Amino acid sequence: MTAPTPRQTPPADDAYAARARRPLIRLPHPPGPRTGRTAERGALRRTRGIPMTRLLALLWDVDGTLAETERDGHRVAFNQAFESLGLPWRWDEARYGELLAVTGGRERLMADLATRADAPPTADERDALARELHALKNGFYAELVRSARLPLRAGVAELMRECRAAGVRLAITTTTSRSNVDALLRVHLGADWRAGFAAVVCGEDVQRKKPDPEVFQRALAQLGLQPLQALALEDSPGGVAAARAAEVPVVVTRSAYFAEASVDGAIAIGPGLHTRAGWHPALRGDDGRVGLDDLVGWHDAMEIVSQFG
Ligand code: XBP
Ligand code: MG
Repeated sequence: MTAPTPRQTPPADDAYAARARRPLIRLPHPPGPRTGRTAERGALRRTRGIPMTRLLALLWDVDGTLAETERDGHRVAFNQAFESLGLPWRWDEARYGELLAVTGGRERLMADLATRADAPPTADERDALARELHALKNGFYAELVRSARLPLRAGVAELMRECRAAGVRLAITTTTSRSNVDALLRVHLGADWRAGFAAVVCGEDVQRKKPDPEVFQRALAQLGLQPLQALALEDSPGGVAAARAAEVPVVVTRSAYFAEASVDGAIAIGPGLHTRAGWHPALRGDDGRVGLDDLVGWHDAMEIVSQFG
């Protein structure tokens, strides 16, 4: 009998190999006895003969991921809404960055009004004002989007086309209002954009917005998929937290507001789909954009990576 081969370890200075040895994403437990991680993955893959971990759908966040809508879109439109009601309030870039900790535009308004001495005194009055401002804001936002000053982020349209050609379904999983998604995608993908998406779940469709997992759970139910058959694309820590709480693997494309934000639990983190440089895990080759093959590679590996490399 031959002695067992010792486990091979990569050289200590091989940062990529070291990352690759980190624990796998925690998988939901299949029924029956558990005999270790490998057995779990095998059992999952074999459940009812369905390839439980094959990538079948991309779940797209909107604000910050499809386009840089926050700083130059929603923030500007909120300020136009304040002005249109004769209110002296304005959100500069720094203040809006702080307010992004609150997801949902109306909720963001309520959070800000609660801090203002010159806001209406009662909660009911503040709620009514927030609703009015939010409706006005969404109108101004649609105008901004129509003026084509908010392009899709580079690489987004290309990846969508690649997915459609490969039979990987697309879905929208966002906290923003349906009207805002429609305004943005109508301009960039055409009036029949909805036909290209197997599911569209927006702010109005959930009881609890991100970081709650509800938006992802609803999308998965509509798609008839298990979490590990999907991959979420997100830009914010709240979006990542929501996807992870739904057990959906998530790839982070950094946006302007969350360029430095601490991100925990993604399977890949990088500057955007437009470049192969600067990603963790690293991509082969510096030329060209991030493609479906890259996402499939990360999804197959399902390693949790750290933003710190
Ligand atoms: C980001 C948000 C949104 C927008 C504003 O959502 O928090 O609330 O800032 O949208 P996501 P509404 O990145 O998940 O798309 O004003 O329509 O709520
Ligand atoms: Mg976002």
